[in-house]
Amino acid sequence: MEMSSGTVISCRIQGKLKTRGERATNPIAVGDYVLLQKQDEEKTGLITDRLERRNSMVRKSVNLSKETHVVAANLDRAFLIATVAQPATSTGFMDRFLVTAQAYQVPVTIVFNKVDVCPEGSPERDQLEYLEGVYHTAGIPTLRTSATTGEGLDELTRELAAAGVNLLSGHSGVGKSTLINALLPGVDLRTGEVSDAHQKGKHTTTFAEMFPLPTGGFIIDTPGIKGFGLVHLERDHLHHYFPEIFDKLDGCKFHNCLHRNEPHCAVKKAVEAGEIAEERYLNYIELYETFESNSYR
Ligand SMILES: Nc1nc2c(ncn2[C@@H]2O[C@H](COP(=O)(O)OP(=O)(O)OP(=O)(O)O)[C@@H](O)[C@H]2O)c(=O)[nH]1
Ligand SMILES: [Mg+2]
Ligand SMILES: [Zn+2]
Repeated sequence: MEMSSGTVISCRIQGKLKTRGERATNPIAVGDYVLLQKQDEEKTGLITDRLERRNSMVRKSVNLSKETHVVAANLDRAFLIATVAQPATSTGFMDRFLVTAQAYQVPVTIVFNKVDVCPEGSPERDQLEYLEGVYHTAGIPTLRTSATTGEGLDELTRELAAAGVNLLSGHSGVGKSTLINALLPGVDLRTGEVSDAHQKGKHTTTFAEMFPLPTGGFIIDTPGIKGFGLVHLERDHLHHYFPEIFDKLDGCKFHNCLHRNEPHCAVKKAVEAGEIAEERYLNYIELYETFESNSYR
């Protein structure tokens, strides 16, 4: 726990906080403000209360479990780190992250890292440009970076300086810790190879950690996540969290249109006209249809 004075001490969490309210696997998350009692001549502390959160990113911890995992709290911006290859990030995963961020009012920038493995003319480059098109049509800002070559790191630094508390999240192996090492000389986080056989990361980072930025503000490294299960959301409100879909609702014949099989649906017309990316629309339909059984991944 970092104190307002800047010193860091290790803390225990008072038992009553663990049982309060919802069943989160972590009652205190990175980014929380807490009250604590100092103990052992101020060498350790006991966390006695958590202040109300301004916002948070919450996901279902594992499939079909009722438990939630608070990824981080009190965020000014989330950077969703995605990669086209080694490993590949699916738009299904990205859209679940984006739906949660939209519902909890956390602005997101997508960072496509490892662009060095997407050379001009390669299928990876085509996929990168395709994904950029999908998310630009949805109004979501994107960046390209390579922690290896340094491409895009100046721009990322500027974006990080513009917000206060910045979260880095994404699958294991996409390069979150490597990016932080490249941005912050002096920080030396452990990083891990992506396995050749499965093209998956090895979950090298095991706990979330916040670092001060030289430009002011903070950056949070988090463990890679496999799935982003939705929690506390209502199925019939899902379309509110796809901003470009929600924008069209006024044009639908039925004010409660869910844009599935209803006649005179402005959303379906916009998909046909290319104003809404089909990929996003299909992910919305898939999320809707698998909502009960599968609010995970
Ligand atoms: N080619 C290439 N490799 C990269 C880049 N960024 C990171 N890597 C490599 O990707 C692997 C995984 O990087 P990490 O930083 O450990 O990934 P992470 O997202 O922190 O993974 P977890 O901690 O497991 O969630 C390492 O072998 C890095 O060297 C990049 O821009 N280009
Ligand atoms: Mg890591
Ligand atoms: Zn509609």
